Amino acid sequence: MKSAILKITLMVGMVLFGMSSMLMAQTEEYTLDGMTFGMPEAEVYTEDYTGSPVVGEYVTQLPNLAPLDYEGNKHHEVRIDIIVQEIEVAEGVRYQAWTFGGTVPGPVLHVKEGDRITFVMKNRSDEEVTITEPNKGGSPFMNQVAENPYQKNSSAIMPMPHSMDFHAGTVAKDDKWRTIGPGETIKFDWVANYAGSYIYHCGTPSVLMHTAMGQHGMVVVSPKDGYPTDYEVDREYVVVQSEYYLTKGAGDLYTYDYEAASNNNPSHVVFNGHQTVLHDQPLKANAGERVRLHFSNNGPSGTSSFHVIGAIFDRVWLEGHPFNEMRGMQTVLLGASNSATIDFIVPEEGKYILVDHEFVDAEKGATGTLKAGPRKK
Ligand SMILES: [Cu+2]
Repeated sequence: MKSAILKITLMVGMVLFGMSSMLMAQTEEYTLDGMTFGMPEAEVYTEDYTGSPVVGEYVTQLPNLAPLDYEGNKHHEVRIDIIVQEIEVAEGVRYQAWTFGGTVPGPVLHVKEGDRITFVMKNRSDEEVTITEPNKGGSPFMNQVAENPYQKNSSAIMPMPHSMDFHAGTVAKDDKWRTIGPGETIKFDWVANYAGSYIYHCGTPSVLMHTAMGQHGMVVVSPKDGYPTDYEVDREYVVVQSEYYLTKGAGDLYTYDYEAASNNNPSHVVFNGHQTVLHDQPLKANAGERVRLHFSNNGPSGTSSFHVIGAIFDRVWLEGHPFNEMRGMQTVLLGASNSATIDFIVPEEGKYILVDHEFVDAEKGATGTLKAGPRKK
């Protein structure tokens, strides 16, 4: 039964994949309210590329965010290839993940409101790609994963059509977000018109399955005029909540559980892709410091009631937009693909637990630690 459903799901994916190769109508570039719309048509081609699967100066591994060290706007060239990796998501739980760049969630891209991104993505699901070897260049992400491969990656192969849907972009989905087959590369431009933090995910049917298999990540678009408390922020981290729907497979590996995903019953709900990573490697701060979290609930299906035990959120910008400011919040409720930029002051030395206050999710793993040292005067 399960494999029949899986086959149908994959067939629907292939049919839609075939449809996506039809020619698109194109709108010339124009500006409206200071924003840029009308991107050139996406290019799909094959290339002889075996280099770093993640390229870009401002692309990092969770929970890191690359500092934006430039004035004005920038044109970014970013590559995030699709690769299959066997990863650990909890102690003793490994599965073959479909990934952007090799980890679940994928790398964090940081840009500024108004920046243009030329994005390249090769579907390398049919290729063994190792991401944990030292001295791999291309992006801060590659170095950070090589230094700290907390999902204990090993390369794998599972050829499959995939696509990329950046919620931070405003484009025609049937062009830019189109599905490409194994061995194909897609290249397109988008402009980060709106400040905020946005998820990205694979949009190939079953979207539920592709996202749950690991294809999601986050783009942080910093506002061009900043947030009002920028000058007071001492620490800045990115935390992503997501669900896994896994069941024990034939061997040692776990596999996707179609029934559990359909019934909204995740096996694991986690921060930054691993059940214990934010306890094993707590976020760090000191008493009296202002900590900023860019928090995103990537789903694919659940909600998050995000809370930090012992702290009150001084400011919350819903979806990360500086005009959406709330104050004095205990908990932020985020639906699937909602995010918030959250400031809080660390009151005193000690341990602060990050938690999804929907305790069924917390008990499935959606917790983490911020470890605070003494106040530095
Ligand atoms: Cu996919």
